[in-house]
Amino acid sequence: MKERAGAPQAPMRARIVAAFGRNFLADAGGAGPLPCVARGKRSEVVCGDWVLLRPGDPATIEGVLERRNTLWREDAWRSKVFAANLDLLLVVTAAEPTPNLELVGRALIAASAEDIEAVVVVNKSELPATAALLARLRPLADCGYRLLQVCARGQPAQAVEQLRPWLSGRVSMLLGASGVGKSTLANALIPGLQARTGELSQALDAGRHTTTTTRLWPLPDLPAGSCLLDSPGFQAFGLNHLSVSQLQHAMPEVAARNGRCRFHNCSHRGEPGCAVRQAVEAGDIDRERYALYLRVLQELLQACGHPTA
Ligand SMILES: Nc1nc2c(ncn2[C@@H]2O[C@H](COP(=O)(O)OP(=O)(O)OP(=O)(O)O)[C@@H](O)[C@H]2O)c(=O)[nH]1
Ligand SMILES: [Mg+2]
Ligand SMILES: [Zn+2]
Repeated sequence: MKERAGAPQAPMRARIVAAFGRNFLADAGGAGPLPCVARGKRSEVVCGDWVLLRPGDPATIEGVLERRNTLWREDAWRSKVFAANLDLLLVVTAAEPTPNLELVGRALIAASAEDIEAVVVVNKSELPATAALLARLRPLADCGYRLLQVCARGQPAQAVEQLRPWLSGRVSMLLGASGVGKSTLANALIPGLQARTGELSQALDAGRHTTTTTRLWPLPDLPAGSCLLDSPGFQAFGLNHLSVSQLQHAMPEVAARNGRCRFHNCSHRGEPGCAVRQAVEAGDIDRERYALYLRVLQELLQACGHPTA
């Protein structure tokens, strides 16, 4: 038998920076992203995951380390984790294309339920219709969310200045409907990203210059560990894995009234002595936000087979 050159290399910790099918790129602290593959038939490895990598050609993912948190997306068939281990969610919206406030509201619920801080980024602030959008977003500011206004295309340097304090030392993700300007923001924050996006797509054999998969990039000029995830725009945000109690704690204006209703297990739908309903009637809780609460609640109850009357 031939003698092997050196002992087998030990697995190393690495972070997944791009996922495409069963092919991945991982950042193992080396010069560039390392191509790797998942073991086994089903790969549940997502962008932001910390994994144990066994060196090789290609390197193989031996296991996924415990996640601090996860975000889910949903289609007609199933829910799927699409990112993990985030510190901050930048929920991006804009006056054009037609704003999807449902998505914004749901993204904020998902972040809160996973203990991920979230801010709303209103992009394309130079558009006249931004004033109307800000008026519609007012209820979010009223219940404590920060709203940042930026113009990523026209004033990228200013946008970067505004976002930098939020991004420092954290893993942040841009999320929002298609066309709101997430990639434009990512490009402003990471000079040369456009070119690197092309290289990455090639490495993954995923076609060039397409924004079809979530990607993680280190942020330059910020403390080590500051990273940004750009994600493809999508419509449906996964919340069906939440419990009713998680939902009730994930909306600040509802959470503030938990325990104040007559019944301790009040669903805030129509029970007598409901502090949430009273706040809605009094105008202290926005009706649109309450309607969102009721819609998500209904979905959760349906998903777990409860009567929904
Ligand atoms: N008017 C205006 N347009 C902008 C601004 N920022 C980005 N855009 C434009 O909005 C369009 C969509 O921008 P993208 O950055 O590709 O949007 P995205 O959110 O990454 O879209 P997906 O990748 O499809 O999810 C492009 O034509 C941008 O030039 C802005 O501040 N003002
Ligand atoms: Mg994009
Ligand atoms: Zn109640």
